[in-house]
Parts: sequence; structure tokens; C-alpha cells
Amino acid sequence: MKLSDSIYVAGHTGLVGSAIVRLLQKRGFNNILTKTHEELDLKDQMQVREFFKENSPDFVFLAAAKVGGILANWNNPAEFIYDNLMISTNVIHQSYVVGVKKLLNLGSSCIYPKFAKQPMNESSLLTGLLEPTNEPYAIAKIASIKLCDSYRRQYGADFISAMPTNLYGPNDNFDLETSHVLAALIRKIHEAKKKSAKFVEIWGTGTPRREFLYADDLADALLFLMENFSDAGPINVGVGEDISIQELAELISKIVGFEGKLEFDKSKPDGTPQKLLDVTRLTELGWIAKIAREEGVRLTHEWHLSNQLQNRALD
Ligand code: GFB
Repeated sequence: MKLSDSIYVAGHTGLVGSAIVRLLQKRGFNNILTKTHEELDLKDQMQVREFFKENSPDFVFLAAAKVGGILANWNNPAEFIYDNLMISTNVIHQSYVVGVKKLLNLGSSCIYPKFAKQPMNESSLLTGLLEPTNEPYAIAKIASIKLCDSYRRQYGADFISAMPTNLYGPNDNFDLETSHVLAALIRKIHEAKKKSAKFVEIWGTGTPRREFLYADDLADALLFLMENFSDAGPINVGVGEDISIQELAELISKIVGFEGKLEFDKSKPDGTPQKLLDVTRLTELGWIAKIAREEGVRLTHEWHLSNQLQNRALD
């Protein structure tokens, strides 16, 4: 990739897209193309067609998606399947139409079966039933992998699909109803500490295990894949180790300085019992994660605090 190549980052305001833009800017890329949701609705086929015709980017990072935590997925299945199918279909097809040199499509580790053998290898795709809480989202993401693979096989398009594990970092969503667990626990535990609460509520049993990747590490891996990888099928991006939700809550309590108890609300869903990616393929290509979990949680906590202060200043 040349520094002057035009690179469209779809979803640049989100957790992943913003990390990709930060990295591209740091590396000196000077032709980064972004559009806000108001300027370009990626669900709208005509708008996407016009945008690609006018801009004809060299490279595309497809980081735009309707995403959310376990409850958001469960409560909004129609949006999670429709929005994601429309976004992927429009962006991938128009990238082919204008001859994009390379496209990187982003999925999620929830594409793998609920009871896939751990750590989950890329070959476990479509070998079993999905986790019901996020099946619509997972189906849309599987469809987007198959779109890339089909355009690769039929038209020779260089479209690749990266499957990150659970993510966190700056620009994450901290809304308690719709967020993922790590952001939610930073906020809940921080607020519990401020109120000197005796306990904090954690959804589920605390036993599910998740792997967490810092967004800037993911961006680094994605640029690495854009420059060094070209193949069909998903390629996993993770750190190679997981932690239980209870252990995560304990780690965040330590970082935030909360000394109260953890109370588990078992009426809330646990989701998949374990989600740990097999990252052998990526490691063999020469990439490993660099940001340790404790450091990443600290940075995310700091970001949340300064962002909260900024929001208050604007009130
Ligand atoms: O991150 P999370 O919402 O999604 O939840 P998934 C992970 C685990 O944390 C579940 C527990 O076992 C939750 O019950 N948990 C505990 C909490 N307290 C909380 C809380 O306050 N908020 C949240 N959100 N969880 C999502 C999928 O699954 O992961 C998506 O639904 C996507 O499709 C994404 O793949 C990466 O890891 O279970």
C-alpha cells in the first residue's frame, strides 16, 4: 500500500474504525476517506453505488456494522440481521464494481458454533449450531464472509475476512443496555465506587469465558493482514488467552479501586460458555498482540473518564 493510496474506512466513528484511522494517520497514509452516517447510509444501495462511483477507493476496510452486547443482540434481532446484511452486500458488491484493489471485511468470533472446540479454529465455521442470542448477527457476518469468498472465486477479487475476538478500547459504547461486557463493567464498577456502593451487579453467572483484544491492537493486525494476507475464508484475530467474566470483574475492580462485592444476576443470559480463538494462522504469518489486558483496561478506563468529563462540559 502506498501512502497516497485512497483508503475508505467504513465505520470510522466506531471502536474499530476509529482505531484503524488513528493507525493509518500515524503511519502517514494521507488519503483516508470517511463518511458519517448522515452523509452516507450504507444500508442504501443507491447511495453506496454513487459513493463508490464518485470516489473509487483503492482499499476498503469494512468496519461499519450494527453491533452490541448480548442483550442488544437478543432484543433487536431484525436490526442485527438486516442492517448487517445490507451494509456488507452494498459495500462488498460496489467494491467489486469499481475494482477496489483489496477489501478487508470484519466479522466476529460469534460466527463459530456455540459449542465449537476451543480454541476455535477457522475450520469450525459452519460445523454446528450457533449461539441463539446472536444468531441473526452471526448469520449476517457469515454471509459477508461468503460474499467475499464468492467474489474472490468468480471474479478474482482480493477480498479478505478477519474475525476478531471480543473487542474493547477508546470509542467503545458505554451504554449499559447495549454495550459489551468490558465497557459495561468499567462503567458500572466505576459508578459503584463513586457512590461507595456495597455491591455491583454482574449479568449471568460470571463463569463464561471471553478473550479480549484492545482495538488498537486489532487495527495493527488488520493493516498487517491488508499488506500480508490474501486468501478465502475467515482468519482469526485474538490474543490467544481468555478470562472468566468474574475474573474480569475482579480485575476491573482492582484497577478502579472498588472494594465492594460482585453480585451475579442469573436472570440475565450467559451466552456462549467460552469464546477463545485459535490464532495459530495469524501468529505463523508473524503477528501477535502487544497490549496486555491490564494496560488495555487501564487505558479504556482513562478514556471513559475523560470522555465523561468532556460530555459533562458540553451539557
Ligand atoms: O460482551 P457481551 O455482551 O457479549 O457479554 P458476548 C459477555 C458476557 O458477559 C455474557 C456477561 O456472559 C454476559 O452475561 N456480562 C456480565 C455482561 N455483566 C454484563 C454487563 O453488564 N453487560 C454485558 N453486555 N454483559 C456478543 C454477541 O456476545 O459478543 C455479539 O452478542 C458479538 O454478537 C460480541 O459477537 C463480540 O460475548 O456474549
